[in-house]
Amino acid sequence: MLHSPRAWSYSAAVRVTSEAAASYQREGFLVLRELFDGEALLQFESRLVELASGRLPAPEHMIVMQDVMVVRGVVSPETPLHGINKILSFENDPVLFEHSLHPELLSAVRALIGHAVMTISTNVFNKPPGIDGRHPLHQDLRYFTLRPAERIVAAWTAISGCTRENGCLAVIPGSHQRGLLQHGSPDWEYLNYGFFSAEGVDLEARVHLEMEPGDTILFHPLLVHGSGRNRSPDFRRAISTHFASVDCVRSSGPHKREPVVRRVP
Ligand SMILES: O=C(O)CCC(=O)C(=O)O
Repeated sequence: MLHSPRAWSYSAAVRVTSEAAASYQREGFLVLRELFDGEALLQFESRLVELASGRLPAPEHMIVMQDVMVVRGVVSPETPLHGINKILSFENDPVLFEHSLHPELLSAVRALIGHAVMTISTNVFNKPPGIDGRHPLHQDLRYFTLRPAERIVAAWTAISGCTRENGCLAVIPGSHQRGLLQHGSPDWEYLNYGFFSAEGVDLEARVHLEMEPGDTILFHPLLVHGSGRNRSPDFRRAISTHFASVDCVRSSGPHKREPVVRRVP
């Protein structure tokens, strides 16, 4: 199902109204249109290009991740930038971290999870043309040890226009109400490192969220979502910050990597 352009969406000029908050509780997400302006998006994009092409050294904690097809030598990227799938942990990059500090974004986040917040995960998605690059349907809580889920929210902003053709986000509305699902590895030939897929998911219930540059989706960490292959000739780019209330507590269990968290002023 292709999501009709304005369903579930709100003008970013309007603060999260009670109607928008109720829609978020029911559906597990809401889209704020045109939240970031062209200047901010340009800054994010140039920084991504500098970091992903290796012209700028990655700051502490940042990971610049190559796509699995490139790592395995199945494709030879046209440029180093064409081989990068995503950048993780941009807390120490002052340009990219502006995403997490955007005043209207923070005000919307605080309306949903409370005033005192910290960032718990940050990513830039590069999705180059010419590689598989799909992201299986999953719930982000699978990756987080903080609880409760209700005090965590993701903000994902389209840097480029996101369409069905270039692999926009797909979500299953209301799926956050099902709790944490079992996750496994999909039977895909090329699956990027650390990608899992939620089991028992109804693919027919997916809606594809086409977004304009600057549009931002806020979503619950139990919302089932993913993205398709980029079949266009251009990059599909996005930037995201996951926020949690400082009142969240960490469940015990092994951590592969010490989480990077940053209190937001
Ligand atoms: O940007 C994408 O393609 C996928 C993003 C995603 O699944 C996530 O942020 O958890």
